[in-house]
Parts: sequence; C-alpha cells; structure tokens
Amino acid sequence: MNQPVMGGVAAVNAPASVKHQKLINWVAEIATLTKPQSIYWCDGSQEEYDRLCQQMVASGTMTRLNAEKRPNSYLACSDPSDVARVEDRTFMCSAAKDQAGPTNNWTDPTEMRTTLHGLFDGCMRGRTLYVVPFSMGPLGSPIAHIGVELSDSPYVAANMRIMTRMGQPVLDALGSDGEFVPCVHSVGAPLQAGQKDVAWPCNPTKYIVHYPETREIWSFGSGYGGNALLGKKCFALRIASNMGRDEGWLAEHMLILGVESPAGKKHYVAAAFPSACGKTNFAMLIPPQGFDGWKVTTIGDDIAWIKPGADGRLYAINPEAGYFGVAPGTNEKTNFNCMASMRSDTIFTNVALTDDGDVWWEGMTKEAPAHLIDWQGKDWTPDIARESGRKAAHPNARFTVAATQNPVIDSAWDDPAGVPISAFIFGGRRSTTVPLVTEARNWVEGVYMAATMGSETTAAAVGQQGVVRRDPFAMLPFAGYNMSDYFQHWLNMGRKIAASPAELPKIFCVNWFRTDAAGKFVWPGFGDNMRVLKWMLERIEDPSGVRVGGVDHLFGITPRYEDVNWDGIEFSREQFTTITSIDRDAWIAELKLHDELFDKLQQRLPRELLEVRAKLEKRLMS
Ligand code: SAT
Ligand code: MN
Repeated sequence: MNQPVMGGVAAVNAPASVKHQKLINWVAEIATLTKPQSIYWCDGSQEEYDRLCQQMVASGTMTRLNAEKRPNSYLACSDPSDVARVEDRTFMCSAAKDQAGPTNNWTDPTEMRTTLHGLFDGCMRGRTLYVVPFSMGPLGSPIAHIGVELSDSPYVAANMRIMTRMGQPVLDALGSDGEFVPCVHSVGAPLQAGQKDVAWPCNPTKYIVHYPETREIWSFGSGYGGNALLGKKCFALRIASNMGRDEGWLAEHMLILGVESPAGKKHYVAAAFPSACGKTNFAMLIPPQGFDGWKVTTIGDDIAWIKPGADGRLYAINPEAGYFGVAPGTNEKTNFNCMASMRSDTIFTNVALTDDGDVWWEGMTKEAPAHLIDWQGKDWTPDIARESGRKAAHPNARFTVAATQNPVIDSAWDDPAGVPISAFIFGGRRSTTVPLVTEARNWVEGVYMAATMGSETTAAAVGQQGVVRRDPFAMLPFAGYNMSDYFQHWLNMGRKIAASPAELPKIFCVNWFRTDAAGKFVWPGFGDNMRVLKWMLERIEDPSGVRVGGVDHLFGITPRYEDVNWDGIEFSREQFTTITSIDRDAWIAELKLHDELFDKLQQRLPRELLEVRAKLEKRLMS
C-alpha cells in the first residue's frame, strides 16, 4: 500500500518482515533526497503485478490487450525520445579514469555525485517510490547476487517482476545483513500538486551512471529497457563484470543453450552477439529437417554469469528470469518458440495495436493488417507505410516475458549450481569479410577473435545504424572497466582452467550475416544455424578431427563443405564458398581495424594478443 507523507518525506514503512536496517536506512536516505509522495515495497506477487498493470492502464501508460487473443498482456508505448539504450549518456565513474578505460565514458565520481545530487533532489515529487528487491540468478545460488532498485516507475516494477526473481523471497534471503547492489532509478519527471501525468514520463536529460568501486547504479531520465531495468545491463554486466574481475568469474553478454544429440550426449554452449543480432533466436532454435532427434533447450537469451566450479570447469547461470527481446522480425518461422512464449502474460513495448486489440510488428506476418495504431498512437496502413516509410512498430520494440513460458526451457535453467560450459561462440553482424564459422586453435587465439570482433550497429542503441564498429566480446557498451584489463581477465581465466584438471572450453567465431553481390543474406540462419552448431559439437567431442574435419586457415579452423550436414536443404558448394571465403584484401583492411582498436587501448593491451596479431599478419602476407 502507498504510505502517507510525513513532514514532507514519505514514511519508509518497511514491511515488518524487513530486518535489514541498512536497507531501510538507504531507502530513507534516497526518499529524503528524491521526495516521493509515497513508498511502496514490492512483494513480487501476481496480485501486485496485476494491480500495477491495472494502474498503468488507468493512467494511460499501458493498453490491456484483447483477453481472448492475448490473455493477461499489455502494450506500453514510450515517448518517441525514449526508445533505446543511450550509450553516450552511460558513464563508468571509477575513481581513476584509467580504470574505466578508453571505451567507457568517464566523469570524476565526485563531480558526478554533485551533478546527480542536483538532478535527483526532488525528482520523485508526486510519484510513488517502488522498492524492488531482486535476485539475479536462482535465490541462494553461489553464482547469484542480489540488488535492490528504487524506482519511481511502475513500468519498471512490473517488468522487473518478469525479468528477475523479485519481491518478498529476496527480502527474506537478504535477512538482516545480506549484501545487495543499490540501484536508484528515476524517470526524472516530478509532478507538481495537481499536475496531470503523461503516459510515458521521462526527461530529455539522461544519465546512466555506475560507481564500480562502491557497486552503485544511478539512472536518471529514461524509462526504457536497459536504461531503467537496472538488473540487466547495468548490474548483470557493467557492475558484475567488475565483481567478476575482482573475484575470478565472468559476467558476459551471452545466451546459454543446451544441445543434445540423438545419442543423448548433451553440451551447453554460451554465445555472445551484440544487441539485436539474434541471441534470442539462437537460444530457442528448432533443429531443421534432417536433424531428427537433436534437441536445443534454453538456459538464457542475453546474459551469462559464469564461475569456476570445484572441478575447474566453468559453470553458468542465466541471472535473469525473463526475456526482454526484440519483437520486429520475430515470427512463427524465425522463432516459433518465442512466439509461443508470448501467447499470454506478456508486456509489449512500442509495437503496434491491431483493430481487434492484439499486437503486430514488422515481420510478424507476411502481410500487414489493413489498419493499425502504430507505436506512436497514429493511424497506420500499408499505404501510409509505403508513402511515408513509417514503421508500425519501433525497430527496437520489445516484449517482456517470463522464461518459464518458453516451451523449450532447459530443465536445468533454474539450477543453482549452473550448467558446465563446453564452448564459447562469438558472433557479429558482418555483411562481408568474416566467414560463417571458425574454430580458434587455442584459447589465446579465441580471445583475440572475440576481442577484435566487429559488428554493424542496430536499433538497440540510439545512434547511426548499420556502421561497422569493433564490439569486443559483444561487450563494448557493457564492459564496466578497462577493456584491456577485461581481455587480460579472459586470458587469466584460460590460464587457470588450463592449470586445472578440466578441459578448456573451445572458442568459435561465427557470422550468420554475410551477403551476396546483390546484398542478400546467403546463409538461411535461424534453425539452419543448427548445422554449424552440430559441426562445433562434433569438434568438441572429437578434437582430433578424425570423424569431422576442418581446414586450417588464416585465423583458425573452418569446416569444409563435406564436413557440414546438408540434409533437408539445398545449399551449394558455391554458396558455401561465398560465406566462408577469406578475401586477402578485405583481411588486410580488417587488420587495420583491429589496429584501430588496439591503438585506442594502448599500452595496457595484453602482449599475447599482439603476438596473435603479428602471426595473423605474417600468414596474410605469406
Ligand atoms: O535495452 S536493453 O539494454 O535491455 C536491450 C539490449 O540492448 O540488449
Ligand atoms: Mn543484450
């Protein structure tokens, strides 16, 4: 229940069950600063979720969808200025600039605290402050960690209930002195007495700030996605990568999937791709025709926390409990399991509304409905789209849905022990240059591949789209400390595993996105990525390559045409060559781009990576 205002500051009124004095004091301190009208502690119940959504329907933030077509589901449409992560407004405020490194925005923490103090002072006036206790990972798992987000957005509270384990069980787990990462979030739109709220409050001034030493997150001005759901990129990647470096584990922008052969042999692989490059599709892949008996199951679709086990192997959990996936392009063919996940109990953001109260987005069906209300609330018809180029759904439109709704969720997805990782896959979106799949010959070469990965930018972040940028480990916007030190951490992890009885996971680099002379994708992708996955698994099972082979090339090992299973598909040797060929000139240019990144990272760059670079050049020139 909302609590009354006392002496200008809302009473903290924590539930009697809360015994954590530090937490209570912190909530009081933030409330004194932000001056909300009331404070509400989330218990995470279904009843609470329904009430929050109902409240947002009443306030105009959400539309309830047709209960027959899409039970218990809602559409939220954001302010057109608040539609994606804002990388240029995202800051890593470590004590020393060098700690954040050249790939992060840095401001002196003392200066930033002064700026934020000014912005947060009174920023929640007229609003409710929601206390959102959440666990990233199964409660009680040695790989999991807890956070508490204080937010003035009911949309955030509702989404956090889907995306994390949220509410009373987390408070119980915290006990009287459990550790938590404090996350403060405000849409930055205080209400004066009597002022009517807007459907999507936000502020043109935005700050997404992390203090890595004190493990704090402060976010101001945006209500959207990774800017506002602070458990996700802010905690699970930027802060957690700092924790991982200090404590000897990995926090990565990776999906985790299980793949089982007809013989019952099962492996888990973790795969890093930049935002909006198909992680969710890969994680829910349905093996194509010709792969009878193969099964792919999902542990996670976006983030992996990976810690070494007592046996030296790496064990991974999905710290999240839901998917915040890209809607456009998702359909029964590209991702059947995802469509099935969204049949009910889903929050859609920035998709279009059909005349019968359901949702639609570009690519959902071959033919667009004759009329829609687009994500900006305007009439939309195919004719209007043709004339104006206006999209019905924003390209970064999203769905929020619980992982448990995924029909192919892995039976171990909630296992506190995590799952052992057999291989890492790194992939970018590259229309040229990078072959379909390459296996690194060793850990260091794999780290080099991941470190120098390039990808064409997408709508997941504000800014120009389709330009190639280096996106090391798909972590450019998410590595919370100096990228050179991050590379070093990966090298160190490899060294540690090599010194243990465990096998080092294999490292592969993939590119599903190569195009032909006409600019069309050559590789069918989606379910057919299973063909590549199968080759990888056979390499893992039989590294000698006796049973399934590959050829050495410039920077690793690639399958020959005959090493891939082509059952159920017409894919010619020529097509295969188009997407696996290594163009010498393109690679000379590519190496220059690697140099650009390395130049930027300067002297802290691990020497081993420069050695791989030198070998590459030698091979290229010979
Ligand atoms: O908005 S999010 O950061 O959650 C989505 C993404 O960029 O992957
Ligand atoms: Mn992501």
